[in-house]
Amino acid sequence: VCQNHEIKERTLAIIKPDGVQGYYTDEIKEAILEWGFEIVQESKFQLDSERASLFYAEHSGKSFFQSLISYMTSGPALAMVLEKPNAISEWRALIGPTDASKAKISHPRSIRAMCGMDLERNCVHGSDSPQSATREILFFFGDVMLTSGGLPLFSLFK
Ligand code: RTP
Ligand code: MG
Repeated sequence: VCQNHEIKERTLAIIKPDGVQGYYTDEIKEAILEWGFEIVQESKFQLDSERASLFYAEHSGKSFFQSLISYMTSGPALAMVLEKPNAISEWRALIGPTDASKAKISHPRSIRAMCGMDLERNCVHGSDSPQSATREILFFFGDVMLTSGGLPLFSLFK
């Protein structure tokens, strides 16, 4: 019987257009592997505004929404499915706070401190809950990526 800390989990990571364009992909992947994640799947893509709006639907109506959509559609990005125990919270911890300019002070070793600029251009994305991870992995990779060896990687009741 597995103990809870040994149960693997998956999360969705994105290297956003500023990260790809700034040639940070290799450095970010090195940090991912060094932190003990497995990169289960990856895909480079360019969002159009319709798909970007769907991905960030929770922010529609906010003051920064249009700016966020033009940022996220400004060039190619890299989506990855990351796996390890507690992947969702571990990846959020590794990327650091949303505002990269603050991350440089409070979390200088975080990925957003390394590669980001400010509150918007923060170079990476990470799912914020099991529900988000499920939705976001489905969004980019389909339901084949939601299971490992026939076992579901998420519980909605976690
Ligand atoms: P993400 O979803 O991209 O992983 O980032 P997050 O959870 O840390 O931040 P969230 O609140 O979900 O916001 C999504 C993305 O919108 C941009 N943003 N701009 N100008 C602003 O006030 C503002 N606030 C957020 C950032 O690119 C943020 O990652
Ligand atoms: Mg978010």
